[in-house]
Amino acid sequence: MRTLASAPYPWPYDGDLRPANTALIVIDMQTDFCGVGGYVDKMGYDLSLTRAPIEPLKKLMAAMRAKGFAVMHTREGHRPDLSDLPANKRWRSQRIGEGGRGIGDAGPCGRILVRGEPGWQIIPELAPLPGEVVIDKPGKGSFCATDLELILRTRGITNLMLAGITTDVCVHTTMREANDRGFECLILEDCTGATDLGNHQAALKMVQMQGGVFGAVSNSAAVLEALQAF
Ligand code: C5J
Repeated sequence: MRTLASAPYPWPYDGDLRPANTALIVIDMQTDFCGVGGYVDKMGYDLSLTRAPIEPLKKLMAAMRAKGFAVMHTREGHRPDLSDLPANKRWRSQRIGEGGRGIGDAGPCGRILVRGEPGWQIIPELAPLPGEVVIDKPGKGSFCATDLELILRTRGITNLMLAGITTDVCVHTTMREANDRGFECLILEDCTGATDLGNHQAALKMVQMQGGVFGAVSNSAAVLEALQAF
């Protein structure tokens, strides 16, 4: 049995924690969500909240890689012709922040959440290594309109550690999608962040209801401790 300290139960539920069946998925650590001039900044939210996971994630990613665990990444973004951007998503994004600019419009970091633009890139501190899986997703969840599930099943990965931003939107949506598909999920408190602290805390609390309705909650220290066994 190999588990790590988490709430409301030691994770994973079956004690089968191994590099071959476990991946760290780092969600949307893009300039648009945590960089100056990006989408979240332009909406007027406190960037320190979405930047908080950067340092803990740097350490965790290095340790996971060193022990042979898969590290995967996602990027939220749309095609330059916006053919994969639902009209309601664009309309809502234009309602907040200065100048009525939203997804697809030009901003200080290029066109907001458009693939290939500077703001859409993963921040250099957490850049994927060559060969690591990067999933481009048009939605909040990482399974919708992507090949993530196929890749995980092909590799025999059943346990997912979830990190990145934002806790209450893309991380939570991905966790729920993964949980419904039978993956065993863990969300990492200090390696996630939201545009609102209360929402971050509530999102973590939600996971722990009903015996762990979507999985379990832990932090990077507990994972680093567990990694010593490998
Ligand atoms: C949002 C995300 N919040 N990555 N995206 O629009 O959570």
